[in-house]
Amino acid sequence: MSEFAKPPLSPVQISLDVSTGSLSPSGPTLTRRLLDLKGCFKNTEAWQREVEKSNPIVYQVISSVVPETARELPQSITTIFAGDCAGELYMTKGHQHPDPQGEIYYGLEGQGGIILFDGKKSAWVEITPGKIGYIPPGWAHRSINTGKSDYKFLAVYPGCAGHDYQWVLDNGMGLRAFKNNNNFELTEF
Ligand code: PAN
Ligand code: ZN
Repeated sequence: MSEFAKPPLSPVQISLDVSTGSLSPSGPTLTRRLLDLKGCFKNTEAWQREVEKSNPIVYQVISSVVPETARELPQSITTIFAGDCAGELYMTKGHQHPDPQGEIYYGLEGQGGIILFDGKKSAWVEITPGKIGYIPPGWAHRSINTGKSDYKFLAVYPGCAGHDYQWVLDNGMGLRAFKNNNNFELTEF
């Protein structure tokens, strides 16, 4: 498996293949299946049934070689596959940065968006190819595939940010995204 480079890094050019969502050179790849999204979907019975039936892959994250350490600027490509669990669209686990740092997402392929929640207010930012979504410091974020094909985006974030997944399980995300005929709708959490 590919690994993160060890600081100090040398200047490097990184190739991005949008069709496969891969980077070269690349760091670790993370694959999250439905089981890994325990506590995320509203319909827990449907989630349990589908985990026992096929436990499908929901998304994959390919990191660049730039490590998640202070002062570095890591990048990753997330591919969320198309699908839903009892109508709730496939999504990432979602997290808060324990060190409140901003982040940018850049849409590469497919249709999607970000649900953001600061603990009181929630927001939705649509992401399509060529659009940049800005996540301000202090806003938890979860990505959703709202389309019928793979949704891919580039994320760039400060290496000191960290990832707190428990925050989302404890506080929710303010909004949920469900499929609705040929479109989608956002509902209260
Ligand atoms: C992204 C996310 C990535 C996967 O790179 O980490 O999309 O989502 P989860 O981390 O919620 O599983 C990012 O926001 N990094 O900070
Ligand atoms: Zn983040």
